Amino acid sequence: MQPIMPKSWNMESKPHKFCPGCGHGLVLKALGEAIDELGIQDKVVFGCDIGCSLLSWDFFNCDSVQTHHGRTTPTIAGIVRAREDLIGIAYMGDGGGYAIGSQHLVNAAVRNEKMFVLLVNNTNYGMTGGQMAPTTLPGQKTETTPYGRDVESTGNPTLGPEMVAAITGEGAYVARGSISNIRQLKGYIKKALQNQIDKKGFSFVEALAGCPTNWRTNAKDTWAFIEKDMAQYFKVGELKTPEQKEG
Ligand SMILES: Cc1ncc(C[n+]2csc(CCOP(=O)(O)OP(=O)(O)O)c2C)c(N)n1
Ligand code: SF4
Repeated sequence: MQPIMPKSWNMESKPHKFCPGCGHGLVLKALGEAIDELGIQDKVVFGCDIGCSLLSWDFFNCDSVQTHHGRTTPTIAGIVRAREDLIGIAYMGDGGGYAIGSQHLVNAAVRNEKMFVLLVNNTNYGMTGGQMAPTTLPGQKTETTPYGRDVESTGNPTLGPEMVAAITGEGAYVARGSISNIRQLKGYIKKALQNQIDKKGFSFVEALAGCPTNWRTNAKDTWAFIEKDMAQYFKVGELKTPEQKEG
């Protein structure tokens, strides 16, 4: 029996390198299926960041590039400026997008670059062992917040899509999905890609995802954390569509 995989995936790099139960695999499956359904595999340039997202450097049968924290955004922006016929995707974690490389996300969003940023929010720095990220929930224990995140001293968790929706211009698409509703997440990713086919503006999707290795959770507790704790703070839904008029 053959497992069903998106056509745009590179079969030679499967089984993939993420930990068992990691959310990255599900987000990348939704992305692969969206690419297949839109028939854009030959036009996609896929960029991945530093962090566990880099384990996707050979994930797709598409032109791919891997860069430093958050720098995937300006790299892909440059590629699609030079080659307007291409569909640029920058794939990253919350550490890369909201902390170490946040300036790149902010400036690309302000410029309404014709590119798609897909950001995985797993509330921690996965690759380096589970340190606090900008998305770590209040009171959440991590390697660097052993008594729970104190928002008095570290601020509140970053609401990325809300920020991007506020700073992008007309034509942008912004949404937050979750691996707990993969059909909806794929729908958001498809709309974000369609916005790039139409070249209307910046596209941004945050995906709520699990990191069971650093959360030290079993399957049941991983889903409970995503569906209850995370979804309570990070509201799933569309925040901006290209049809929306400014003002
Ligand atoms: C400038 C710099 N600071 C720190 C690091 C170490 N580092 C590598 S991956 C990483 C965390 C990435 O976390 P995130 O972007 O949330 O992705 P995840 O691994 O959770 O998918 C850090 C801090 C680095 N590579 N470069
Ligand atoms: S450390 Fe976390 S984010 Fe990284 S591959 Fe493992 S489960 Fe996924």
